[in-house]
Amino acid sequence: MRFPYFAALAAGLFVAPAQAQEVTLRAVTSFAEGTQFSRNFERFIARVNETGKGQVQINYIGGPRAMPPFEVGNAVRTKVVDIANVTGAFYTNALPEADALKLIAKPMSAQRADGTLAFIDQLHNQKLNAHYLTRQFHNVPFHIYLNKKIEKLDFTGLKIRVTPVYKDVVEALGGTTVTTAPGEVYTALERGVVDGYGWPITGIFDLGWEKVTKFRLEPAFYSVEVGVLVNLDVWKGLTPAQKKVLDDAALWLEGLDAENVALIAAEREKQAKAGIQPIDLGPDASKAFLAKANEVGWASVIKRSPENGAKLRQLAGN
Ligand code: 173
Repeated sequence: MRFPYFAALAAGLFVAPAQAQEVTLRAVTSFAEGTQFSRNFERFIARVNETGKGQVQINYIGGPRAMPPFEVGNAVRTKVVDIANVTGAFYTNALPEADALKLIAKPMSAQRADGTLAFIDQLHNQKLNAHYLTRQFHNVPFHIYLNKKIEKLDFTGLKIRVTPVYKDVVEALGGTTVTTAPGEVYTALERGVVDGYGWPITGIFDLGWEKVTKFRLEPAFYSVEVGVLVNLDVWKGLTPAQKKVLDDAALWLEGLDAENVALIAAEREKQAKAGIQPIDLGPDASKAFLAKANEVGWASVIKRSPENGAKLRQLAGN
């Protein structure tokens, strides 16, 4: 088997690294194609395919129809895919520390400057065989949406659809939880299998959930994290020029987060027009909710990973 390699080498059939061939990366997203939390990744792909001609191209396989959301992290780890758009909440089994990303709300410029991103990348290198290229949506919060009105900060008797993002806080408030991928939420609400769900402030209209949602609990909490992960072996195999195409597009992608400010305001209005009523239990309850969410969120991460959890908390500064 070795001979043909050297024969080819001798014959000059291999190109020098500086003129490395264009590589094509296979991409998936953990959110439905064309919806809020896939859309900017899809713009990133278009950008790479434009700026990376002759260097690096991305072949977009698609979303949950191609791969279940909770398997995307593992698919990056095992190189079933090369690059993915996925939230840490979907791969906490492999990397428990990923649950802390929702607790870090600093802008990416700050995360790059103060070592937060480097530490997050290091954790992904070690435990997920992945390079953490960038994060999107740090400025978008989550809410608990409900179909039963509550009068006080108590979820006793309520069954709430969660992911690891919301599980601890819902249980701390006395609710029961059922973990599902986003694709199962509509039917669960329609059939009354759950009384509510966790989701960001944006994106429910893409999924038609306004038709099966009555209330949105205030306040907003945590910070959405959707990362772009690259299989670490694939990343290491890229030339500096190929890496630069992806790094430049990643910085451009981070810039798109500025659009979320207007989007969030528009979404709140749109929800009101669709008849989704805010439940505001007042300033004391709001304060208690936020304190509880922060406390149980960190406690859960630190319990599973004491050293890294403490370091993440120190970087998050909350
Ligand atoms: O609710 C979810 O499925 C979830 O955890 C999430 C995370 C980031 C963006 C959107 C949803």
